[in-house]
Amino acid sequence: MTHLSTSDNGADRVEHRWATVSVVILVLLVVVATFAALYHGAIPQSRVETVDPRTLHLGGEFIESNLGSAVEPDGAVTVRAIGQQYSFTPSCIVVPTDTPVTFRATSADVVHGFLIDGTNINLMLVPGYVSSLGARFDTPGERLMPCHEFCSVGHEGMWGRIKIVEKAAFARMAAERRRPSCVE
Ligand SMILES: [Cu+2]
Repeated sequence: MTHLSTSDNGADRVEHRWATVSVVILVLLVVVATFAALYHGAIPQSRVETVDPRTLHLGGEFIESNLGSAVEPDGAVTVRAIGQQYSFTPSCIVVPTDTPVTFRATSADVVHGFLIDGTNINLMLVPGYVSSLGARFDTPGERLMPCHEFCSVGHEGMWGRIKIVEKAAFARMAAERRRPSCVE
């Protein structure tokens, strides 16, 4: 039977190895974060945009008539949405394929989650702040958009849908109405 203590050479070696591994991991994380920040401009929580959650419905960017998918002059699409206990407005979002899409969303009450199933789109909606994320969809289809931050008793019933349609079909919808929608 062998007894191990920190003075053992074997244990020392193992500890050194672990220390090296953790330093390597740290360096790797710093490199990845630096690359993401400089190359993708993805700097978490640096572009803080605030909005008054009490007056969302009265005016400004998140007034109801401005929610949903908006086509920008350059052809890109901006989707604006609000989370509130216990639904998303709009409850169904329609976006085109092969188009830069920017999601801009906030909460009218408590913290909610904004997640599109099967994608890496995942935001926290915090009252008082605008959450924003750029995305691009390659294939048409329909995906679920569940709230993934527990927001009280009705949380499990809080979800929306997103419908990804061909670029041409979206252009036809946008020609018909200012805010293309799939809300039934
Ligand atoms: Cu919620």
